Amino acid sequence: MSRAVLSIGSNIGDSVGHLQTVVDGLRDWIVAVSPVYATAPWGGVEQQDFLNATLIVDDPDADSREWLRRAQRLEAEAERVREQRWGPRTLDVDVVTCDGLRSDDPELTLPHPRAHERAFVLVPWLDVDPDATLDVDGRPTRVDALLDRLDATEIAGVRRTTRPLELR
Ligand code: PH2
Ligand code: MG
Ligand code: MG
Repeated sequence: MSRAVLSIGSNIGDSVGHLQTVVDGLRDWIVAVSPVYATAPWGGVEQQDFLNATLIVDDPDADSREWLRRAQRLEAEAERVREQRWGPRTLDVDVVTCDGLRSDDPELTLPHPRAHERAFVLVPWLDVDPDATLDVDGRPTRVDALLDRLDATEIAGVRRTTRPLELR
Protein backbone atom coordinates (compact mmCIF):
# COMPACT_ATOMS: atom_id res chain seq x y z
CA MET A 1 0.00 0.00 0.00
CA SER A 2 1.31 3.41 -0.85
CA ARG A 3 -0.88 6.44 -0.59
CA ALA A 4 0.53 9.78 -1.62
CA VAL A 5 -0.67 13.36 -1.60
CA LEU A 6 0.44 15.28 -4.69
CA SER A 7 0.33 19.03 -5.18
CA ILE A 8 0.11 20.04 -8.82
CA GLY A 9 0.54 23.51 -10.28
CA SER A 10 0.99 25.42 -13.51
CA ASN A 11 1.29 29.03 -14.61
CA ILE A 12 2.55 28.78 -18.18
CA GLY A 13 0.50 27.92 -21.26
CA ASP A 14 -2.71 25.92 -21.03
CA SER A 15 -2.56 25.48 -17.27
CA VAL A 16 -5.81 23.54 -16.89
CA GLY A 17 -4.67 21.32 -19.75
CA HIS A 18 -1.35 20.70 -18.01
CA LEU A 19 -3.08 19.80 -14.74
CA GLN A 20 -5.46 17.52 -16.64
CA THR A 21 -2.47 15.56 -18.03
CA VAL A 22 -1.64 14.57 -14.45
CA VAL A 23 -5.16 13.32 -13.76
CA ASP A 24 -5.09 11.41 -17.06
CA GLY A 25 -1.59 10.03 -16.50
CA LEU A 26 -2.30 8.82 -12.96
CA ARG A 27 -5.93 7.85 -13.61
CA ASP A 28 -5.59 4.24 -12.45
CA TRP A 29 -4.40 5.30 -8.99
CA ILE A 30 -6.44 8.40 -8.25
CA VAL A 31 -8.50 8.40 -5.06
CA ALA A 32 -9.52 12.07 -5.07
CA VAL A 33 -9.07 15.25 -7.11
CA SER A 34 -9.58 18.65 -5.49
CA PRO A 35 -11.16 21.65 -7.19
CA VAL A 36 -8.78 23.89 -9.13
CA TYR A 37 -7.63 27.06 -7.37
CA ALA A 38 -6.18 30.24 -8.83
CA THR A 39 -3.38 31.22 -6.48
CA ALA A 40 -1.11 34.19 -6.00
CA PRO A 41 2.54 33.26 -6.60
CA TRP A 42 4.34 32.10 -3.47
CA GLY A 43 8.07 32.64 -3.01
CA GLY A 44 8.73 36.23 -4.03
CA VAL A 45 9.16 35.82 -7.80
CA GLU A 46 6.98 38.20 -9.79
CA GLN A 47 4.97 36.06 -12.17
CA GLN A 48 1.47 35.11 -13.24
CA ASP A 49 -0.93 33.51 -10.82
CA PHE A 50 -0.84 29.72 -10.71
CA LEU A 51 -3.56 27.15 -11.01
CA ASN A 52 -3.16 24.54 -8.27
CA ALA A 53 -4.91 21.38 -7.17
CA THR A 54 -4.20 18.51 -4.80
CA LEU A 55 -4.57 14.83 -5.61
CA ILE A 56 -4.69 11.74 -3.45
CA VAL A 57 -3.29 8.67 -5.19
CA ASP A 58 -2.94 5.07 -4.11
CA ASP A 59 -1.00 2.22 -5.66
CA PRO A 60 0.08 -0.85 -3.69
CA ASP A 61 2.94 -1.36 -6.16
CA ALA A 62 4.42 2.17 -5.98
CA ASP A 63 6.86 3.42 -3.36
CA SER A 64 7.75 7.08 -2.84
CA ARG A 65 10.53 6.88 -5.48
CA GLU A 66 8.02 5.59 -7.98
CA TRP A 67 5.65 8.49 -7.28
CA LEU A 68 8.58 10.88 -7.82
CA ARG A 69 9.48 9.13 -11.06
CA ARG A 70 5.88 9.38 -12.29
CA ALA A 71 5.75 13.06 -11.28
CA GLN A 72 8.96 13.85 -13.13
CA ARG A 73 7.80 12.00 -16.23
CA LEU A 74 4.62 14.09 -16.32
CA GLU A 75 6.65 17.30 -15.85
CA ALA A 76 8.95 16.28 -18.72
CA GLU A 77 5.96 15.55 -20.94
CA ALA A 78 4.72 19.09 -20.25
CA GLU A 79 8.12 20.30 -21.48
CA ARG A 80 8.97 21.60 -18.09
CA VAL A 81 12.22 23.56 -18.15
CA ARG A 82 14.12 23.83 -14.87
CA GLU A 83 15.03 27.46 -14.57
CA GLN A 84 14.42 29.85 -11.73
CA ARG A 85 13.71 28.52 -8.25
CA TRP A 86 10.06 29.21 -7.43
CA GLY A 87 9.69 30.68 -10.91
CA PRO A 88 7.08 30.04 -13.60
CA ARG A 89 6.51 26.55 -14.95
CA THR A 90 4.30 24.60 -17.30
CA LEU A 91 3.79 21.88 -14.72
CA ASP A 92 4.98 21.11 -11.22
CA VAL A 93 4.06 17.83 -9.55
CA ASP A 94 5.25 17.64 -5.94
CA VAL A 95 5.00 14.66 -3.61
CA VAL A 96 3.72 16.24 -0.38
CA THR A 97 3.45 13.05 1.67
CA CYS A 98 3.74 9.34 1.03
CA ASP A 99 2.22 7.11 3.70
CA GLY A 100 3.75 8.37 6.95
CA LEU A 101 7.28 8.43 5.59
CA ARG A 102 9.94 10.82 6.72
CA SER A 103 13.01 11.24 4.57
CA ASP A 104 15.90 13.72 4.45
CA ASP A 105 16.95 12.53 1.02
CA PRO A 106 17.58 15.73 -1.00
CA GLU A 107 16.09 14.02 -4.07
CA LEU A 108 12.81 13.50 -2.28
CA THR A 109 12.40 15.06 1.15
CA LEU A 110 9.28 13.82 2.93
CA PRO A 111 7.02 15.28 3.92
CA HIS A 112 7.55 18.18 1.50
CA PRO A 113 9.53 20.65 3.63
CA ARG A 114 7.49 23.74 2.71
CA ALA A 115 4.00 22.29 2.31
CA HIS A 116 2.93 23.48 5.76
CA GLU A 117 3.61 27.12 4.81
CA ARG A 118 1.68 27.05 1.55
CA ALA A 119 -2.01 27.80 1.48
CA PHE A 120 -2.10 26.70 -2.17
CA VAL A 121 -1.25 23.17 -0.97
CA LEU A 122 -3.25 23.09 2.27
CA VAL A 123 -6.56 24.58 1.08
CA PRO A 124 -7.18 22.08 -1.75
CA TRP A 125 -5.83 19.24 0.41
CA LEU A 126 -8.56 19.93 2.99
CA ASP A 127 -11.17 19.71 0.23
CA VAL A 128 -10.22 16.08 -0.43
CA ASP A 129 -9.29 15.13 3.15
CA PRO A 130 -10.79 17.37 5.86
CA ASP A 131 -9.01 15.37 8.60
CA ALA A 132 -5.58 15.42 6.94
CA THR A 133 -2.50 15.66 9.11
CA LEU A 134 1.05 16.60 8.22
CA ASP A 135 4.25 16.07 10.21
CA VAL A 136 5.74 19.45 11.09
CA ASP A 137 8.92 19.50 13.16
CA GLY A 138 8.37 15.78 13.68
CA ARG A 139 4.86 16.18 15.08
CA PRO A 140 1.68 15.18 13.29
CA THR A 141 -0.39 18.34 12.99
CA ARG A 142 -3.86 18.84 11.59
CA VAL A 143 -3.80 20.58 8.23
CA ASP A 144 -6.72 22.82 9.22
CA ALA A 145 -4.66 23.99 12.22
CA LEU A 146 -1.67 24.67 9.95
CA LEU A 147 -3.88 26.82 7.77
CA ASP A 148 -4.98 28.82 10.81
CA ARG A 149 -1.32 29.74 11.38
CA LEU A 150 -0.92 31.34 7.96
CA ASP A 151 -1.43 35.00 7.15
CA ALA A 152 -4.93 35.97 6.06
CA THR A 153 -3.43 37.53 2.91
CA GLU A 154 -1.82 34.21 2.01
CA ILE A 155 -5.15 32.42 2.35
CA ALA A 156 -7.05 35.15 0.49
CA GLY A 157 -4.69 34.61 -2.46
CA VAL A 158 -6.08 31.08 -2.93
CA ARG A 159 -9.36 31.37 -4.84
CA ARG A 160 -11.48 28.44 -5.84
CA THR A 161 -12.38 28.27 -9.54
CA THR A 162 -15.02 26.35 -11.44
CA ARG A 163 -12.41 24.99 -13.88
CA PRO A 164 -12.97 21.23 -13.96
CA LEU A 165 -10.42 18.42 -13.77
CA GLU A 166 -12.06 15.28 -15.08
CA LEU A 167 -11.43 11.73 -14.02
CA ARG A 168 -12.09 10.07 -17.36
N1 PH2 B 1 5.00 26.82 -7.24
C1 PH2 B 1 6.22 27.30 -7.16
C2 PH2 B 1 6.53 28.64 -6.68
N2 PH2 B 1 5.39 29.39 -6.27
N3 PH2 B 1 3.09 29.66 -6.04
C3 PH2 B 1 1.86 29.18 -6.18
N4 PH2 B 1 0.83 29.93 -5.85
N5 PH2 B 1 1.61 27.92 -6.65
C4 PH2 B 1 2.63 27.10 -7.02
O1 PH2 B 1 2.39 25.94 -7.44
C5 PH2 B 1 3.94 27.59 -6.90
C6 PH2 B 1 4.15 28.89 -6.40
C7 PH2 B 1 7.34 26.47 -7.56
O2 PH2 B 1 7.17 25.15 -7.29
MG1 MG C 1 6.74 22.99 -6.18
MG1 MG D 1 8.46 20.54 -7.81
